[in-house]
Amino acid sequence: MRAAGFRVTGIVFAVLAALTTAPAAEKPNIVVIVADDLGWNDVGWHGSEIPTPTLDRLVSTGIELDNHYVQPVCTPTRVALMTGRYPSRFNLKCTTPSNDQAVPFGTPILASLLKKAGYATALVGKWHLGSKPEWGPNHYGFDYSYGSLAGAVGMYDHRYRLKSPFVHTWHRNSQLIDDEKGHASDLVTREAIDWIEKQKDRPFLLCVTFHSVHAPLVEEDRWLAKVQHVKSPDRRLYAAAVVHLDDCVARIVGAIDRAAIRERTLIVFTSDNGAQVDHGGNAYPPPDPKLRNFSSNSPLRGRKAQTYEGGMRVPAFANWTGKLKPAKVRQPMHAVDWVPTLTKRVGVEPPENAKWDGCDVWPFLIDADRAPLTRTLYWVVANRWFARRLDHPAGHHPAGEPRVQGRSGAGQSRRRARLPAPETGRGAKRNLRRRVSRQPAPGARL
Ligand SMILES: [Ca+2]
Repeated sequence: MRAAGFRVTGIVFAVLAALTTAPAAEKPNIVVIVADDLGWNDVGWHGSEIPTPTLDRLVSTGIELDNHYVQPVCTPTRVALMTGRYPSRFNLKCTTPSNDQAVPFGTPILASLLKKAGYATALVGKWHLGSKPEWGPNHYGFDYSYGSLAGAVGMYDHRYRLKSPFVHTWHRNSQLIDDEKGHASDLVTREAIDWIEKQKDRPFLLCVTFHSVHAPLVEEDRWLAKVQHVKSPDRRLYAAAVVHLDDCVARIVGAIDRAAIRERTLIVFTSDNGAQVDHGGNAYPPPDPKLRNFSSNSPLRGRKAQTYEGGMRVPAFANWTGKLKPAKVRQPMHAVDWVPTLTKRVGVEPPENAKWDGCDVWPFLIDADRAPLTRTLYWVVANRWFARRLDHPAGHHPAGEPRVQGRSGAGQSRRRARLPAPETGRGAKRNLRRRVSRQPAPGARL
């Protein structure tokens, strides 16, 4: 009897020990912050004249990701970030900005995968993986969502492109709403903070996908006052948006600090593509002014929608107080790496037939000097533009690698994306090789 009592007591202690020694740090809160169209040369830590003190501080106390690649436009990067797969694995529309449903229902994405590990999940901001409410974030594993289903919006009217059937796009939990007042960046920040404050008992995934600093831009005098040293009026307006964005991140980090969960919270920050540089205007509800040279990827070549470095290599960092020691990681990595990296951190096994293109880059975050990976990164944009890295010929995926399936809808997608006319034939491949060969190699120290 006594022996049995000891056994029961022992089991109880073992269970309690397991519960108490399963540290919360093994399942950190994960906050993924995505800026829209933020250029390489538009953040303080890259030497910009635009001050970003909050982002700079998070970089200096965290991991600077010096070779963090994305896709050169919005939807493809979000597909990669959410699924861990190259957008061309799915279909053509995933390789351009898309209002159509980007990935099939049931596709495992970061949110649904982390839910399996007990995470509460939210996305506040821009979705752009399907602009109908029935394709919204709640149908892919997010417990809560708020913001725009479609892409960029007017900062105060929260409406998508003029002449689009998706012009009314602001929503909460996939229900369209039309009574919100305020700047999109402030509304998204408010929702992020409210959500953080409500989380008490479970680890959480919070994706904060800002509309800023995508045009059209409208900023209050208080932000413009901080960038009066920027001479060009167009760039000054953009700089004010960047400063505003930086302040929004400060407020979100402040909420994490107030909740006393900073040491249990991993923050990942990236832009979704490089700077647009020029904006034609009049595409969104007014005011949508034409902007010239308003954003910059210098010294990287190229811009948004191009497969030059400036379109695809973006400001990025990771920060986890007390866990990640400050470092600069030069290992080339891609948005597809975050799903394998984050799910492994929290103990979620890859689903069957996951076909993840990314890999776990956590070892580089804890040891920036480890031997580099040998790997090839791919970009397919609008079914015609290919870029290659390392060891495969331009324009050809090796057997078994992702490829575009079909060409239907290409014209419509190109118009939406405002991509240049596609290049075809031998000349196109020659031009592409020339372009690729002019780019700095991945890992180039600038
Ligand atoms: Ca973008």
